Amino acid sequence: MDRERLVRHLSAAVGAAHVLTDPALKASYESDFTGRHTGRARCVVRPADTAEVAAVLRLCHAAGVPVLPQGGNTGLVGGSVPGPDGDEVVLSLRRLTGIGPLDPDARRITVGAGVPLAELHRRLRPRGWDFAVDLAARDSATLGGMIATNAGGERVVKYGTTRANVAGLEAVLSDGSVLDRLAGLPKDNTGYDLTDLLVGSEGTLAVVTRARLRLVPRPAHRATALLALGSLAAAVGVLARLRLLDSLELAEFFTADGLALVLEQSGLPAPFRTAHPVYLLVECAGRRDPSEELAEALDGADVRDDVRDVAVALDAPDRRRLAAYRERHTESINAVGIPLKLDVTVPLAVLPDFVAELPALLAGRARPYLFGHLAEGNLHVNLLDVAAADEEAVTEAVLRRVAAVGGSISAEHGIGRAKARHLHLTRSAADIAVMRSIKAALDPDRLLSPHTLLPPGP
Ligand code: 2HG
Ligand code: ZN
Repeated sequence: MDRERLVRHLSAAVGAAHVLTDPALKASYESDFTGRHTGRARCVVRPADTAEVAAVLRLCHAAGVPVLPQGGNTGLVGGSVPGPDGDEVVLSLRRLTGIGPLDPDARRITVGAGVPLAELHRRLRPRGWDFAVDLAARDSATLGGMIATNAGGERVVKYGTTRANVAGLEAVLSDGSVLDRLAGLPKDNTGYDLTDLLVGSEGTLAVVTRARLRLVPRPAHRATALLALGSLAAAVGVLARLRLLDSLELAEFFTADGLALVLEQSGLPAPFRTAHPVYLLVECAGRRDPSEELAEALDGADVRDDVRDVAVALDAPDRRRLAAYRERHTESINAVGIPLKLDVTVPLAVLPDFVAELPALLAGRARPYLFGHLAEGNLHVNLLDVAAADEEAVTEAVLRRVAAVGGSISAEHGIGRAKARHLHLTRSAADIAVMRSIKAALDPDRLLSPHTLLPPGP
């Protein structure tokens, strides 16, 4: 089917206003927000509901045209933007914004794939409930995209990744057939778990249209502390103590360089009188005020763990002020360059050594900013000033080292296009063969996200 005919059919399915072919209108769907990953879409289609998503996929399937599902386009590995050849139809799920009803007895809510995370939080929190996953891109990231990438974020230490918080899904296969596993029953042992299979499949197996989410009661009290520490090993030591608290929800770290950049770019006042090598942001929450147990856990930490200063916040504006030092890293780094982002997991026991060895590994080829989710050993290696000619070698050097110490080349951002050729470093040949079989079974014509995760290959 030629391009014009497909556009006419898509327009009939979703309305002409929701099929974008004008380069100026398509542009924001064709590159990620860092500007590192860009491509060209045949057109952008914006269906309103599951039936329209199914119609779009049926038409593209009949025409043999590849489709790239896209949520809030906050992904950082090129999985949410099309390839360079202008072949793919970008299928934006952002109009699937239905929420509810809230089911407090089952502790569940059903949402459309296009609901932004912050919008869901706004709906739930005043009613005493919460969706436990939270991340810095909350205003733009959509639930569908978070499910497709199994987003992690800041509260994994207590609540797990998105996977642990999704009970059921509705999704559309590349031929337009609808998988309905939305009931998300707490007990349902009837064969393969298709919901779990689709979470984290990065748009390569099906297009998520709706989700049944697990909810948690919203804790009434929170206490946040920003700790200034002498070293990363000290931060790991403090964390080990804090993990004994059931109330621990968040443990994020960053370094002196990162904080200096955030202060310079944001104009925020410095949290402490002097700079320190490492900072650890922790938050405890519960039905009772956790500030006392947090203080007790930190008692004596100055001597024992090289904690050099502490700022504590109890009310929401103060807590947000402390969180900003960590959450504003991404935008501050972006403001001064296009970073090479390597989101990795390194086992906690070797994390301080891994970080200490990084300068030798980089050999002056990059200016590193390191921050991340400490409890999972999730390190966001952001590299600025990498010459184009060095990018591949620097990426290989870091990811090979991650593999050598038993980590993962992607902690939470996924594989996307950026890391597809490195997948073999931390997934075995047998793993990849099984993944390819699953891809072939669900999307035999390779029409969904064809350049993501498992590009054509042996
Ligand atoms: C975060 O933790 C996100 O803020 C983005 O995963 C990390 O910008 C990054 O590298
Ligand atoms: Zn992160």
